[in-house]
Amino acid sequence: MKPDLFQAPDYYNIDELLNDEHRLVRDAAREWVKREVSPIIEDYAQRAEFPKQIINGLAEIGAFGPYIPAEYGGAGLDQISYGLIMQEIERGDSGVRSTASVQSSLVMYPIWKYGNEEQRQRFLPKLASGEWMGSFGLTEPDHGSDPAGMTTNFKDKGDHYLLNGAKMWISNAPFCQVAVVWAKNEEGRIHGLIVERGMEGFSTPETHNKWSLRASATGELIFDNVKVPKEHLLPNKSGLGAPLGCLDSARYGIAWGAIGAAMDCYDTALRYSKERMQFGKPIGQFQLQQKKLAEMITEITKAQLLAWRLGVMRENGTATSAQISMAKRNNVEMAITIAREARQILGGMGITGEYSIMRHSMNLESVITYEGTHDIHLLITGLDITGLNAFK
Ligand code: TGC
Ligand code: FAD
Repeated sequence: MKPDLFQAPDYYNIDELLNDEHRLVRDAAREWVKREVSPIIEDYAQRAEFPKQIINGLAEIGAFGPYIPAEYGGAGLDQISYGLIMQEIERGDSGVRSTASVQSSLVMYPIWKYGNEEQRQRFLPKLASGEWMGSFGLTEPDHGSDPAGMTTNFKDKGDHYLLNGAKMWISNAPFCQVAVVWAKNEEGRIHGLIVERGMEGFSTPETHNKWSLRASATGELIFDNVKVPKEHLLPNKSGLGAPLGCLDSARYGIAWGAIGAAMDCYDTALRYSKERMQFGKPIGQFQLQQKKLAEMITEITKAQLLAWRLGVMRENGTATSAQISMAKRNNVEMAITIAREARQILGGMGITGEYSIMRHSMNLESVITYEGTHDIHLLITGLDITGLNAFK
């Protein structure tokens, strides 16, 4: 892969909206990605392997629990800093951002928000340091967009719960130490349970043959009469709203992350357009290529403003789930469109692993599907503005 020459675009001086801490956190993450991710990521993606050696570095830049309080090992940062870290990591690779998103928003967040003090003390510091990695099991083979239909269930056996069922498409599953699993009790109410590797009957087979998110490990979570200690139930929230609340945090992170992938594609295409000569001119001098580049920077700028404003609302507690859906949907579509256009600017070179664009493009096919598909987020906006529910 070519050396990482990334220069972040900032067409509307969005830096001026950030405070010193935001810029410090963002720049540290940016440097780390240049040093530790860019040189190796293409190779790991080609081999379909997650680079486990970057786990410590991810912990050090605050990517595991950016907004979890320091008393539990988190970085204690605000929502804008969290978003900027996700932007920088996804600038490197969406699969690496996935690992951080799952660990922070889908594993640490529910333990922090829905767990008791003992659970927080036991699990959060080890997850923040990366000593333990986590996964989040909501999706099932027959229940993806409609998680309310899940069949994974647990029965009260007096001194423990007995868990049965299967989860599919689970990021980090193949190497996770703990899994936050959503399952129904005997009354059909959804609860979160913390399942640990080593519990008898719990297995995590890897999903192979992916063309997307190849540097992220995806797998199943299978529960065959797993005895889960009663103290592993998250006591403070139940019902579908509990896992969906975690998704709000992860979707917000994706709204920022997608900007990173888009910036990397734009920056690569801009540089290439000034260097590549055809018909005796740099291709960037042709109006058709300028149109593509001008539209890209316009869309990136709009997405940055959307994410920044959403971050302010998240921080003061006023962002709604529907507003988060709009930003996730818009920014991921923006990024996937830019990846496709940028690839064309590079001509044949665009399909090779010499450049990051094709990898981003393939990765974004997962990002536009997970955490709620593009269609589902549109219907969430539709419901919010009309009051009419397309899901019922
Ligand atoms: P509905 O009846 O609307 O809601 C059930 C209860 O949940 C509440 N609620 C929310 N709470 C918090 N945050 C949200 N975003 C919420 N949305 C809804 C709601 O108020 C209600 O509460 P209550 O107290 O009245 O019971 O539910 P529904 O069954 O009609 O479904 C709605 C729908 C389709 C929007 C929802 O199910 C959905 O979002 N589906 C998409 C599923 C999804 O996003 N799965 C993601 C799996 S995890 C993943 O992909 C990780 S990838 C990670 C990575 O690698 O980065
Ligand atoms: P389906 O729900 O079957 O949808 C198929 C199509 O039908 C989609 O286009 C969808 O938009 C459309 N559709 C569905 N319902 C409607 C409707 N009401 N109206 C209109 N159109 C509709 N899940 C986890 O729990 N944890 C993870 O860590 C995780 N990681 C993932 C990693 C990867 C790489 C991938 C690809 C997925 C991951 N997922 C994870 C699962 C992901 O959240 C689901 O794939 C996603 O929610 C969609 O579910 P599905 O694949 O079953 O598609």
